[in-house]
Amino acid sequence: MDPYYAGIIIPFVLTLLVRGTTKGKKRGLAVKVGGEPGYAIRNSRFTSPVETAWEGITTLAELFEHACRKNSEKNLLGTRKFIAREEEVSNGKSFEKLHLGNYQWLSYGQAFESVCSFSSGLVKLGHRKGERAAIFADTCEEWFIAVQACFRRNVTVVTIYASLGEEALCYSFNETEVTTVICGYKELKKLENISGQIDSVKRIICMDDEFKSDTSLVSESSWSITSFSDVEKLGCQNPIEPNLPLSSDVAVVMYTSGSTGMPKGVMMTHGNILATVSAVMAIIPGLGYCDVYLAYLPMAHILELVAETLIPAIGGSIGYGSPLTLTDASNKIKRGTKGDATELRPTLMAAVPAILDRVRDGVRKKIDAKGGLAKKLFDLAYSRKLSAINGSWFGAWGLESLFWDLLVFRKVRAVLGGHIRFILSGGAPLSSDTQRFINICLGAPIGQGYGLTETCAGGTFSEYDDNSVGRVGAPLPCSVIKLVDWREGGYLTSDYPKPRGEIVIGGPNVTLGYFKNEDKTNEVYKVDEKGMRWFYTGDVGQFHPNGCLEIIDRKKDIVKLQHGEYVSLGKVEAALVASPYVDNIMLHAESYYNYCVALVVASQASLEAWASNKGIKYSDFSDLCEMENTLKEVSSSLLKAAKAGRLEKFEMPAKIKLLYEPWTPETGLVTAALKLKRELIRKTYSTDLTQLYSS
Ligand SMILES: *[C@@H]1O[C@H](CO)[C@@H](O)[C@H](O)[C@H]1NC(C)=O
Ligand SMILES: *[C@@H]1O[C@H](CO)[C@@H](O)[C@H](O)[C@H]1NC(C)=O
Ligand SMILES: *[C@@H]1O[C@H](CO)[C@@H](O)[C@H](O)[C@H]1NC(C)=O
Ligand SMILES: *[C@@H]1O[C@H](CO)[C@@H](O)[C@H](O)[C@H]1NC(C)=O
Ligand SMILES: CC(=O)N[C@H]1CO[C@H](CO)[C@@H](O)[C@@H]1O
Repeated sequence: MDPYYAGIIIPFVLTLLVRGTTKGKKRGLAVKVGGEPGYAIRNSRFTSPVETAWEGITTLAELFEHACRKNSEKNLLGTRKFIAREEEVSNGKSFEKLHLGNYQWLSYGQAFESVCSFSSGLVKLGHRKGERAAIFADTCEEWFIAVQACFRRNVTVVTIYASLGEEALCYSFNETEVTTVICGYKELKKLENISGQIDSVKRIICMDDEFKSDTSLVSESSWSITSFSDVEKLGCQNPIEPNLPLSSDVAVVMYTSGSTGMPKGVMMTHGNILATVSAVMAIIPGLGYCDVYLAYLPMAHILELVAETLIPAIGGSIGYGSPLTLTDASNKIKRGTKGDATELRPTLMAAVPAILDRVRDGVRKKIDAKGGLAKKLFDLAYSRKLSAINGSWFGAWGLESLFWDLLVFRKVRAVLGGHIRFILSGGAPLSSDTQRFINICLGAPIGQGYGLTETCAGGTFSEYDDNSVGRVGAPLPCSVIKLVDWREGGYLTSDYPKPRGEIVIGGPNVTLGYFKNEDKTNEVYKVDEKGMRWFYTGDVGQFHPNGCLEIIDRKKDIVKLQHGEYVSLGKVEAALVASPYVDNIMLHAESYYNYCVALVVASQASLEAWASNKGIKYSDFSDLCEMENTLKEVSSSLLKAAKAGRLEKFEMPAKIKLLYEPWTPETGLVTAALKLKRELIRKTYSTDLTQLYSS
């Protein structure tokens, strides 16, 4: 079948199937859990929290072995053949471009052999019982093999985001007393830099053979460095029986950034991860043998770990890629050669909102560049489909819709290979604009999850036909969710019509806590009288009548002032942003003072309009923002907005600083969904904030 048509027809048939199964269940996605204190709900399609979808299987090691025995001939892991690396010069700068070939596959049987060999090799190399190993590398085939090998030997794997920096790296390796580090050449160079500070590390296993030609590295290092393939060979010649873990043993210690200070290691058991994997499997329809998954998110991200555990369990295939080589137009792809998605033609993808935004912008740019008839046609098709989709995603399946798909959107679908039928999005909220765009252009539903590393990504999952904004869906089958009164913030479960409160997640998915950090663990994990573990998320939410959860505030964003009044930063900002002069605003409060201050990003258009109206002369916009008169005008406008928003006097910023540079995702000060990154903004403007308080 022509891939273009397959890409349309397969989702079409699946949609009909899904429509059949969810019909009549649109109301009441969740049911109340009786007897729980507060207001607790769980998914209405399942009677008790799902722990495992596979009978008799309780650990990830068993799950993988089971899958390999069942599908031994089938392709499991695919990596693109490396052809050449080239330098391309444009605008005087040189860029590295890759020329990559087709996918080379390892079958389930071969992958299992590699895993067994590597796990034996690890022991032969001297890794002892009870010691932990870290994997520190980009997502790739070796990552997968290494992590499965560790699971087979009951070795706890430590993971950390590569972007967290050297200090965090030292801290996490030191805290977990890692003895073996499995990494790539690039990461090895980083480790070399901090070798004096990570005393516990004894051996390194390097995935790329490149290090062997780096003589200074090999001769001067205090570690023994072995290549990945040598460890496999060693294990192949000296096979050892596996040492399988129990469901309650810790599989992964995953380090995530703390909002303040050093990263925190979240301990996840095999049972935790299995529960989430089982739940995701129950919620995505029609998963199976034919599915091909494009893996490119960092494995240190819980979403990716869950996805890569799920795919073997359903008999699918995993093809590896990277964010910079994803499509034909990606930065690192040599012009005229294929990107990962076009080569692999995946059916499933996981994505973070920033990547989907990039796909959307790429498509828009291409169409704008074409201009003329092509652009008109696209706009027409888009608006027709948008009105068809209004209300329900399924509205998109009329004959007319199919016509637009064939005429216009199949070309857009080809960007991701043309076969995508489901996209899993997580990590941050997706903007509704992007969600619609992807729905329409790719014809694929996007499932959005709300979950945290601490709950092993368990939480809620939006129904694919829910295109409302801000809602995160009903609880995953592995989770129970309740709201807890939070009096200081003014959110109560008795609020009418929608109960509100801090979101608390319970179920088999809730992790054990933070590694070697009992204080912090006891602060946010609590066990109730029935022995159920609950995680206090710090997010504030409300329940819709059908059981959907909506996130409305963040507890951390509430500050107690000197005299004991509580200021909800988000609430005040939402009221003040109504002023026409405000492009963006961040309220800042400290407990040592009895007033707040604010950083205000001025709206250039409206301030300049005001200035020309008043006949004020200025050289440029930054100059205008510095003027006394401007400050006065903006302040009085804020005061008006505060009155309209019925803010208390103490909630109104006593002093403001006008900024002329906009906050965009590119500056890093706001997220892709345009949420403020408070810590970073505070750091960036720390001198301004100090001045505001001292003047
Ligand atoms: C797995 O390792 C942990 C920590 O080293 C240990 O406490 C546990 O007993 C081990 N499990 C088995 C089944 O040996
Ligand atoms: C090693 O550390 C130095 C300074 O501490 C830094 O400039 C350099 O970029 C680091 N190298 C790597 C590979 O991280
Ligand atoms: C690593 O941990 C040891 C104690 O376990 C401590 O003495 C040392 O200062 C730590 N080093 C770093 C870099 O944190
Ligand atoms: C979608 O429907 C709502 C009412 O149901 C209407 O207000 C809105 O304008 C519609 N949007 C589009 C794009 O048709
Ligand atoms: C480790 C953990 O929290 N286990 C709990 C998982 O959830 C069940 C109830 O569904 C509890 O009984 C376990 O204690």
